Amino acid sequence: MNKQMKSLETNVNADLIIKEAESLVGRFNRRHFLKQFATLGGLSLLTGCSISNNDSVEKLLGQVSRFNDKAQAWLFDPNKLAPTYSEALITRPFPFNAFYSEDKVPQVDATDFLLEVSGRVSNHKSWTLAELQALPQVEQITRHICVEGWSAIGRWQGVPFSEFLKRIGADTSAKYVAFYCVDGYFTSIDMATALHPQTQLTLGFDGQPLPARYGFPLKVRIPTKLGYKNPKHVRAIQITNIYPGGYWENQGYNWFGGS
Ligand SMILES: Nc1nc2c(c(=O)[nH]1)N[C@H]1C(S)=C(S)[C@@H](COP(=O)(O)O)O[C@H]1N2
Ligand SMILES: [Mo]
Repeated sequence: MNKQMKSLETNVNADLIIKEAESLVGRFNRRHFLKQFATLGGLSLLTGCSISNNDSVEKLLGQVSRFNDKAQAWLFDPNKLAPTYSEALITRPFPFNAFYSEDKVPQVDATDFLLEVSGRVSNHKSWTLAELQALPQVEQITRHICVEGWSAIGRWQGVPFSEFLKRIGADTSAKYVAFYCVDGYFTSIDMATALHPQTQLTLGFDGQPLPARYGFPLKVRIPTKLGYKNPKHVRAIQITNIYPGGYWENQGYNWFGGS
């Protein structure tokens, strides 16, 4: 067999492995796989080595799969509460993640910030940060789980989202709540999750105003959902019956992304 044919066969193997791995651990980790296999695929093309015999591939898949098993146990039924933790278990420093690096974090000016509200609501008024801060606030210490294979426990302060839905006169029989962010990110959740007692319009992190990297001026914290369904730097909220999708969801991630 010549070298070209051999690398062709390697590609077929790689494709098969990706398919097998995906059905093994679900589409949850597509982003992770694509990242890893882009490198491994390139490597096998250059070396002509079959990656199906590669120990590190097996190890990686095993690790991601085990992580997902754990994640499934942490995320659950929207009618039940997500686990809460003691202060001693808070992860410090708390990890940063976004579709860009930390030096690109948007710097939002608090003075002219307005949170827009649209769709199936009776009160379409926009909210200043001061108005949001004047609403009753609660705190949670919960676990944030990212599909890229990490989780961390954090402490967030904010307005129960169900309380905010009342203030805007939301039609709670509508199907979806969509979130649009300053950095172009967006995601959406079902109404049951929006009404969940732990879903929070978050203004504070660890007793301080929400730092820029964690979503200033506000994020929506949803401990029953995966990290990508926890939008940071939210600038607009829409109540709608039309499926809004999301930044990662539109690229093949599970829309439900949790419990
Ligand atoms: N606006 C915005 N929100 C976002 C993201 C993003 O890129 N932009 N990434 C999501 C993902 S994948 C994760 S894991 C968390 C990370 O939040 P953290 O930086 O507070 O850990 O933010 C989520 N919300
Ligand atoms: Mo994530």
